[in-house]
Amino acid sequence: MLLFSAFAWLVLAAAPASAASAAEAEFSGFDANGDGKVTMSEVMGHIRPAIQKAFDAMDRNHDGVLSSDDFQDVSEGMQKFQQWLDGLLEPFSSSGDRDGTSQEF
Ligand SMILES: [Ca+2]
Ligand SMILES: [Ca+2]
Repeated sequence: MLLFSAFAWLVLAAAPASAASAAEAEFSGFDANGDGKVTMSEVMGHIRPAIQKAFDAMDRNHDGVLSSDDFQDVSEGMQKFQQWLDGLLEPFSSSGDRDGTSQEF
């Protein structure tokens, strides 16, 4: 029982320190030069990889710019999905005209 109490005390005592450590670790991730301050440049440097990854995912033809061409295949994919969904829902058409569309739901 004494061991359990000691363990519980250690967990409770460590909890705030863990949160502080997590915040400190997050801060130090932004503080690239370790001077204890975070500049806009350091913030941008920290988030740039994630922004670049999102941009690259959107730049589907990999020409370095975003244009309507990048979204063309997404648009075509959505149209095919809509046709598939309309076909799937046709037996449940509420208008009874056998011309059911997903818009009726
Ligand atoms: Ca800094
Ligand atoms: Ca592109």
